[in-house]
Amino acid sequence: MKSKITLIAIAAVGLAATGFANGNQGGFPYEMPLEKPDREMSTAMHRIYDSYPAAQPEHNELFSQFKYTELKGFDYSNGDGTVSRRDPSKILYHEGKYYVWYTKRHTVVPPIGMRNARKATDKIPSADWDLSEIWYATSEDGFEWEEQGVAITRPEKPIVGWRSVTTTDILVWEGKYYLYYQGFMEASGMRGDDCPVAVSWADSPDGPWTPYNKIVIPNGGEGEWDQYSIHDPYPLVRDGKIYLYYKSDFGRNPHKVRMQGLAIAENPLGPFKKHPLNPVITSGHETSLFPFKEGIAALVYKDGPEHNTIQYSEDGVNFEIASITELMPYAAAPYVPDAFTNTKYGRGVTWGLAHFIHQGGKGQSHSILVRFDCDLSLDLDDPEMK
Ligand code: AAL
Repeated sequence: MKSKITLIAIAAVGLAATGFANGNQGGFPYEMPLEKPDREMSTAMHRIYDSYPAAQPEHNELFSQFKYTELKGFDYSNGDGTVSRRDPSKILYHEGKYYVWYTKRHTVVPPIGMRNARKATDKIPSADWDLSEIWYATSEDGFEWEEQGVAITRPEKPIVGWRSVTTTDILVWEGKYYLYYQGFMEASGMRGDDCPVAVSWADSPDGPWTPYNKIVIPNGGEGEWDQYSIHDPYPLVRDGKIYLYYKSDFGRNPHKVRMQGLAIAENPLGPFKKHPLNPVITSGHETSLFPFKEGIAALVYKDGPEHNTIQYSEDGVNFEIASITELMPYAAAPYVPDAFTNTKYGRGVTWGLAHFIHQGGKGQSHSILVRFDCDLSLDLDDPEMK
């Protein structure tokens, strides 16, 4: 029995790999080569034609599997849960070096768990990302990294982020650098994982960073889908504007569904206008997108009915499933060479950083950064993509 199930799983992944899972509505840029046959068919075969129109497999540029490599330069040896590095930003290339920003926690004890949040103190973290700061590292080759130090520290209470600053992402806009991040004002787990988004800016990726000290993307109003949290801010430049994607937890435990929204601004400090069609992606966890051809592609993993898919949208708002895949990177932070160039024809991505979550023997968890490689680019042989 077990071997049959395994075979079915392998067959399903194989089907996705051949492009059968390629969405083809709403302007998806591939042709449908196969006509729906005029005969009785199983429900599954109807679905192939009605929900996932078949595409020419060799042209499904939005299918990839993912390979992982350990990084050099980060200490992986601290398995007691007191040190954690997670939720990396997109990779930025600047004057011969790659930059990454990430959540770093170094606490005297490992997290006690979100369920025990009431016992958290200003020394005892509830979650892996509680009591954290934003650090950064640089690399010449993307494999060997040098941790440079802290970029964003926690401000004084009651300023946004006083409890923890985490899960950052970078924007380059008119010669300045902006880090957006989650600003916690209570230990995660008190009610949920509630927080809004804050921002700091600098004239150089090496800082110093000036905090804006205000909420720049607020939680939604009562009853709105993003009422409780704005997570994983992820800015791109499109149509001369800042398209900032984010995750929220639609609903409350145990009926929470992770979805992705979009907020657009013409100034990095706001105002950000949430898109009227939000949420624009109904699955996924950490938000990872990149310009691809005329549109935007998204890595949608882990949560929701459309997890483990790569999706495509011509307008950055209306997404279709382009492929189904497996072993996707957690908190993918790709190197996106045209993230901020206002491109009209995105080049895709070939590598980035991600995190692995490690559960220690006594339940203590911490995370480590790793590298992933994939084939989601139109210019795989272009040295600039590497
Ligand atoms: C993640 C992200 C956000 C959450 C927590 C830390 O990986 O989705 O950042 O708040 O987990």
